[in-house]
Amino acid sequence: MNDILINKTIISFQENFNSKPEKIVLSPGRINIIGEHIDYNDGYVLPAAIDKIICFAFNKNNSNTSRIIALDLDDEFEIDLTAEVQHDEKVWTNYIRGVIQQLKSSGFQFEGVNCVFSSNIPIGSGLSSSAALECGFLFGINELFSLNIKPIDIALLGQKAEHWVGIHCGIMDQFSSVMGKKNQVVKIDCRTLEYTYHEANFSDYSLILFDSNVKHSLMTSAYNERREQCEEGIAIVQGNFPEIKSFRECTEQIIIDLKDKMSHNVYRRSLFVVREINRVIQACEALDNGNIELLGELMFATHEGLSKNYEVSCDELDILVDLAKKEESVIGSRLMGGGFGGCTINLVKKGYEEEVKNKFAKLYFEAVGIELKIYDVKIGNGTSLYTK
Ligand code: GAF
Repeated sequence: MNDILINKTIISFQENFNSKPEKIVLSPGRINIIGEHIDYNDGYVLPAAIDKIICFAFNKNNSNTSRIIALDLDDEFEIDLTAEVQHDEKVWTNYIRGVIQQLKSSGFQFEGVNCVFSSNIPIGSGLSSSAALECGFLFGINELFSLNIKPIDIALLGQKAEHWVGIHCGIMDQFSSVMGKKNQVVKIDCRTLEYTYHEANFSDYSLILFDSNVKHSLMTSAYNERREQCEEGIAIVQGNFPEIKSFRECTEQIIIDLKDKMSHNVYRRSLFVVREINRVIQACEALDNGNIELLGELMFATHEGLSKNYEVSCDELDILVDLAKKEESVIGSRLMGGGFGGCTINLVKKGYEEEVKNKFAKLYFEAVGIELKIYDVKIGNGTSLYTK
């Protein structure tokens, strides 16, 4: 599947720029097994890069202007690298503008490039197509101009680019896109950026994503608001327990004891975060021990928390998780990513995949009148150079 995408990107590059690309970069989307809205709360997350990618073809053009073509959007833009980087109404261009802005403000020296990119990561489905765009473009510039930026720093610059665009995201998406490893999930300590790889052995179960096919527009503002509420929550904790640095050192009881000092929303957000950090630790152990049933239970509990206390779900996602709860061959399900639409991630008993897919597509359509999209994902490598 990716071969077709890569060929198409190379051909378009040759047609548009009359030369062969010097570098081809493959940059993946990600899934997250568990640990949602935890990265910016200094906790642990358990994501993985996937086999859905953005393919970039690049060369230097010996000028101070970069020309970037988004093949799938049939759109392109040029940017003068000597001018101050500005936001644009074409949202997709801002991820690249953000990267250029970050590279410039960090003092890196680079010149204009020609670039064509094409993707098979669904956009707005919670699979981090934006992180793949930022990190893949950064990776290409790093290679072309030998900037010697380390992979983790590519992830950090990508995160800052996303902040420049307007979402005050954590590090999970960029980190897993850059650092992912085939057949491994990565447990990231988002406070120290230490990480460990864990075999993605889901034994008798397959990972299937059900895409609600809805994107509720309040995502950006609500995301930033959740982050602010958590900052308020931890500040209240620290005001009472100065030795506590972040939610991971907090017990549920501490949050409950501080309930009267918090607004109702700040209390519920804080409670979710403390519980979710503990679930990630348990989930990672369960995966290592092959206790996939426990992992599934923890995923359902995460969804409950995301829906009721963190309030980042929506009717469509709740319906998909409710369907999963009623289905014996689905042992875990939850919304994945920022929320307000996008996908649920599901653990489905092997041998039952097709039956479950057909049933969910039918029941989801009957319930909400929207076509369900379904993705089988494999766990793949992080951002890399493509060499034939
Ligand atoms: C989005 C953000 F970009 C991530 O940093 C993370 O917070 C996620 O939502 C929720 O877990 O994908």
